[in-house]
Amino acid sequence: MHGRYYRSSHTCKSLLAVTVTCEDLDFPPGFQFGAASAAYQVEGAWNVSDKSENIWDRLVRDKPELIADRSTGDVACDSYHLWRRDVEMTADLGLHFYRISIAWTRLLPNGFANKISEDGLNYYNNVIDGLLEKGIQPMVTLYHWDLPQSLQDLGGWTNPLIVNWFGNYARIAFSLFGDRVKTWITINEPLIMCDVPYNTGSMAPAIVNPDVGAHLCAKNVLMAHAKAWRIYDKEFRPKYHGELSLANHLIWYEPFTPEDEEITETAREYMAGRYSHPIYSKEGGWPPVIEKIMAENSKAKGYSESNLPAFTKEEIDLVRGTFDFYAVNHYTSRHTQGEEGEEFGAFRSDVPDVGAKYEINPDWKPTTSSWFFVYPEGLRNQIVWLREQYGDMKFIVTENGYARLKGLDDTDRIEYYTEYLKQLLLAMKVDHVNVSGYTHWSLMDNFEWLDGYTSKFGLYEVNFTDPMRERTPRASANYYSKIIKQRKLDICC
Ligand code: PNW
Repeated sequence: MHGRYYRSSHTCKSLLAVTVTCEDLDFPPGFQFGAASAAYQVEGAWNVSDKSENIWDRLVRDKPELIADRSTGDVACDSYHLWRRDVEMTADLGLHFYRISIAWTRLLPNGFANKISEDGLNYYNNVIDGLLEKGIQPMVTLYHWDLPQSLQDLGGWTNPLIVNWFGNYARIAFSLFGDRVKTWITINEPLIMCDVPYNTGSMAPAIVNPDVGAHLCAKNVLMAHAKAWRIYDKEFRPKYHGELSLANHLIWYEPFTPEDEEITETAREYMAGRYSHPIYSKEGGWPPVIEKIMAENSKAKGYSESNLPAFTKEEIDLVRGTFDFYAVNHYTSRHTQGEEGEEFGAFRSDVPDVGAKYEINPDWKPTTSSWFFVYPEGLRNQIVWLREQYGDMKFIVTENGYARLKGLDDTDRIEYYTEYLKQLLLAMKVDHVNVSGYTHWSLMDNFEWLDGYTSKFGLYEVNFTDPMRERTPRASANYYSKIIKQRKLDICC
C-alpha cells in the first residue's frame, strides 16, 4: 500500500541522503523565533466597552452546531484582561517576537475609520509596549478572520469596496502603532477565509456560494492586501522602515503516482498559486493555468464569463510586488491524484475546480484536527517550490504547530516541531533558501475555530474552567525555550 506513494522531484534531496551533524542543526545568527495567537482566539471580551460584533461573534451564536463543543470565543483565554501574563510567558520563553492580531471591531467599532475606540487603542498599546519593554518585537496581523459584522452586512469580502475599507483600517493601524510595530501581516490565510467559508459554509461568514463567492473574496483579498502594502510603502515606510506581507496557508501536495505530476502541479497552482502568483511572480495576475481552467469550468456550468474575476492591467500592476517577505503558514500535506475524488475533512475540497483527488498517506500521523496529518518534509518541499516559482526572497514561517489533547507532557509536540524545524534547516542549508524566522502556533491553547477547545495547540496549557484562565508551560514550552537560547535544534550536541 505504502509503496504506491511516489515522491516527486520536488521532494529535493531526501533527508536520508544528508548526514546531519551538530553544526547542521545550528540556526544562523539573526534567525528569529516567535509564537503566535490571534485576536478572536485569545482575547475574549467580545462585547466589552464599545467593541462591536464581528462575523465570528455572530457565527458562534447563529450556528453553534458548527463548533465541535458548541463553544465560543466570548471569553477564550481572556487575554483582553490577562495580557500581562501573556507578555510574561513570551519573555519566559525567550521569544524574539510575538505574533498577535488586531480585532478590527475593537479598534474601529463602526468598521469604518470614523471612530477609533479609546479602550481598543489602549489595549493594543499596552500589549505592544509590554512586549517591547521585555525586548520582544510585536508582529501584528491586521486581519485574522474577524470581519466587522457591519461590513459583512454590506457584502464583506465579496464587495470590492472592501479594498478601500480595509485600506482605511490599515492606515489607522499603521499610524497608531507603526512607530513600534516593524513587521506586519496584512491578511491571514485567504485560502481558509475565502475557500472554506464559501465552499463549505463551515467558517464565518458561512455563506455557501462556491462558484462565485469564493472567487470574489479571493480577488478582493489580494487587492485589499495590495492597497494596505501600498499605503504603508508610500506613507509610512520612509519613517518607520517596517516590513509587510500576507500570510498564506499552504498545504503541500505530492503526486500519488508519477502520472499524477501534472495534476499535482495544477493543484499547487490552485491552492498556493492563486494567492501567490498575483503578488510574488514577475508577471503578476492569476496563474495562467488556473485562469484557463476557471474559464472552461465557468463556461461548462453555463456562466457567461469566468467566475474567476479578471484583474485589469492596472490591478495586476497594483498587486504585483506588494511584499517584503513571504509569510508561510504550514501544517500538513496531501497526495494528489488525477481524478474527481472524495471530499475530505473540513474542506468540501481544498481544490474543487481542478479535478484532483486528495489522499492521506497512511504513514502520516493524524492529529486531533480532522484536516491535519504530520509530514515534516512537506514544509521543506513547499518552501523550495515557492522559491522555484517566484525566485529568491526572504521567507518567514509565520505559523507551524501541532494539535493534540490536553496534558503537560507533550513530547509528541516536541517531536513534531523538531522534525519540521529540521526540514526548515535543510531548506536553508542544503537548498539555500533564505528563511529568517519561525513562529510556533500557538503560544497557548485557544479557541480553535471549528474544533472549539477540543484541539490544543498551545506551548502553554490554559485551564478554561478557571475564571483566571491559568496558563501552565508544557514540556514543549521548556524545550522550545532551550532551542531559542542555544540557537540549535539538538540541545544535546
Ligand atoms: C490556521 N483547515 O487555521 C490559523 O491561522 C490559526 O488561526 C489556526 O488556529 C491554526 O491554523 C491551526 O488550525 C487553520 O481546516 C484552520 O485546513 C483550519 C484549517 C487550516 C488552518
